[in-house]
Order: sequence, then C-alpha cells, then structure tokens
Amino acid sequence: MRFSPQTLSALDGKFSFLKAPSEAPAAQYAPKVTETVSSMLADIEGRGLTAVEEYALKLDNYSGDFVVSQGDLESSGERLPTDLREAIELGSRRTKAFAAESRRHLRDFEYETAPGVVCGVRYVPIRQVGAYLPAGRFPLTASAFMSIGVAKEAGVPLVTAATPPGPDGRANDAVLYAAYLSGVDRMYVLGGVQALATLAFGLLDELPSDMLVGAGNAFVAEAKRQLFGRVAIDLPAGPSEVAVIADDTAEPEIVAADLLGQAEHGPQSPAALVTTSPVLAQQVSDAVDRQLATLSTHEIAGPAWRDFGSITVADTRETAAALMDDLAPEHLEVITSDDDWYHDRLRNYGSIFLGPWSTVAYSDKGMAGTNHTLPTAGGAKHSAGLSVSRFVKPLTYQRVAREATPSTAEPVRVISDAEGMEAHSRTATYRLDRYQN
Ligand code: HSO
Ligand code: ZN
Repeated sequence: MRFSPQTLSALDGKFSFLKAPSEAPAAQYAPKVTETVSSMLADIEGRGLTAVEEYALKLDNYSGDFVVSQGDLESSGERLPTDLREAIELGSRRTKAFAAESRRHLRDFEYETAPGVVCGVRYVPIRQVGAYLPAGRFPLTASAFMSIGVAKEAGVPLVTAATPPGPDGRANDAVLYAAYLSGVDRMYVLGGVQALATLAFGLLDELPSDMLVGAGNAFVAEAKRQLFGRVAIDLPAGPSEVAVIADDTAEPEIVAADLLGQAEHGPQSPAALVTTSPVLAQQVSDAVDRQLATLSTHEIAGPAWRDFGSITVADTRETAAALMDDLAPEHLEVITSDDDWYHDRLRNYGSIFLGPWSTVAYSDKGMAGTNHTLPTAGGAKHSAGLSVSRFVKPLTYQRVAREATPSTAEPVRVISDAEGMEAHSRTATYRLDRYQN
C-alpha cells in the first residue's frame, strides 16, 4: 500500500507528509519460497499421502490422524471459556446472516434480447471448496466464518478445511469451534503447503477441491498462487493494511488505536492516515508513540509503524480522497464531518468503515458481518473481497424459439461467411432451411 509517483506529482503542492511512507520495497520476491513450494507440490502430487505424512512430521512434528472426528469438532466449544465460546457463536451468526442476505440478492433472471431469443443466468455454487485456517503467530478465529461460513451460505455442497497443529500437537479449539459452527463438512489437522496440496489434489477426499481460500504465511500464499488455474483462489493475500481519513472532528486517541490495530498483524503491515487537519496529524503521531509504549505487541506494531506507517496532510477533502483512491487500502476508516461525501466519492478500498463508532476489528472478528478476506497491495483497484458471489458461478443459458430463426440465423451466416468459417455458417443455414421447409 503505497502512493504512486504519478498521483503524488499530479497533486504536488496540495499535500505534505508529516511522516513519509516507507521507501522499502513492500513484499520481497523470494525465489527460495517459490522453489520450495513447487518441489513440495510436485512431490506430493507424485507420492500422495505418503509425502504428506513425511512433511507433517518434518515440518510440524505431527504424526497423528489428519481427520478431526465429528465428536472432537462438536466438543471443541466445551473446551473454551464461556465468554469466548459465546463470542464465537455471535460472530458466526452475524457473518452467516449477512452472507445469507447477500446470497438472496444474487437472483437468477431471464431476458429476451429479441423476440424468441431468451437468455438467462442461473447462480450455481462451486462443488467443493478447501479452506485453510492459519494458526501461526495469531490463530484468527473468525477466518472460518469468512471462508467456510460464507461458502456454505452460498450453497457449496462440500467444504473441507485444514488447520495446522499447535506445539501441543492439537488443532486450536477456538478455530475448530468456529469451523464447526460455520458448517464445515470435513476438518483436517494439516499445515502449510502439505495442507493446500492435500485439499487441491483431493488426497483425503473423493475428488479434488475446485477452489482454495484462506490466508497464511508466505509458503501458503505461494502454494495458492502456484495452484491457481488448476483451482480457483480467493485472493493473493499480502500483509494486512489499514488507512484512515480523518478531519478535525476525529479523536486522536481513537485514530491512533485504529492504526495500531492492524499494524499489529506483522512488521510489514502498512497503516496510513490522510487528514485535512495539520493539528490532528500531530496529535495522532504523538498518540501512536504513547500507545505503542504500553502495547504488548509493540515488537510487531512498532517496526510496522516505523517502516510502513504514514501521516499525510491534504489541503482539501478532494485531495484526501484522491490520495486514498491511489492507496486503495484493504481497510479504510472515514472519521469526518463529511463521511457520506467520502463514501460517495471513494472507489478503491476492500471494505469501508464509516464514522467514529465503526472500527476494523469489528469486521475482523466477525462482529460486523462483512468478510475480512480483502484485497491488499493495491488489489482493491481492480478487485473486491471474498463474498458469497465468489462461491457461485453466474452460468448463462439461452433458449431460441423457432420463430427467432430468420432474425438470428441470417446475420450469423453473414458474419461466419465473412470470416471464412463455413462450419459455423452451416449450423445457421441448416436451421434456416428447416425453418423454411
Ligand atoms: N485484518 C485481517 C483479519 C483479521 N484480523 C482477523 C484480526 N483477526 C485481514 O483482513
Ligand atoms: Zn486485522
């Protein structure tokens, strides 16, 4: 998430940096990751579960069953503290409710492009989806809602999921419970590349997965990238990002907290403030430093802010909006007296949080209901985040009536003949002939 030189020069003189964004390249090309992943995928494709067992032992020190029993899945909630269990239940419900409503808005329809030429769309869910639920530095409990829950609400018949074993050799119970409530059909204890390969190749299933979703480390991201084409993937996931547009009505402590709220994800997580108020800019800068001093995750959030944090002062709301559209952040908060103006004007972001009472973590943890799997690294310029619409295919059909033959076959003949495609032409002229005789 960085400003393009073109935008900066076009807006020259209309903004200034209180804290300039990093010059460091964001994501490094890592040939070692690419090679390791491709050799693992080839090995697993060739030797199947035997190879998977070897990698699980070598990389995760795991030699237990890959399949989580239905009993273990169902009882995972009982092993959690009551408040956590109830929070997971609430997040699962809200995420499912929004997904179910979103699904209802995807309506099959028919349209007659000419008398007797009926075209239509039927939304058909993908048959089998594999979800990866990471549990590394932070086990993101809500990721199960976003992938499994949303896929099930979209109507996907078979959703399988994999999560790595922890140091105790067991899957994280909060992750298991979230997967269970989300409606997972089969749950596997498997990590990293071997998990994605197992899902993609269908090594524990009757058939391979048609789509892989879910975030993970660099190896997981690379495995999805290499498997793309053979399977669909949700998004290429980079470091989590946050950006805030605020004016002098915003509370500096709140803005600072929300910037650090995503900087905590990793030392390369960008956080950007764009403000029309030079006073707020300075206050937020001070507040971030103050809050970092008492943050238990300051060893992650501190370097993230130092290297990838930025504060930009814009002369007008129009300049602020232009800068933000150029950043195209994964998460965007708007805390101003003109929230609706910004909402109308902005076009590039993964998900927007309007007003001082809306914050990114609400969506992150499933308590808003929207999906937290969103485009990063500028992907919001061309793509939206995960939603039910990604798990269903808008399949088209056409039914042409006999009466529509003259108006349709004749122009098809003309175009086909002009192109020199006689076989195409004949499919039309045979029908014209039948129609006339
Ligand atoms: N911000 C992450 C999702 C998340 N954060 C879950 C915390 N929990 C990617 O959008
Ligand atoms: Zn987050």
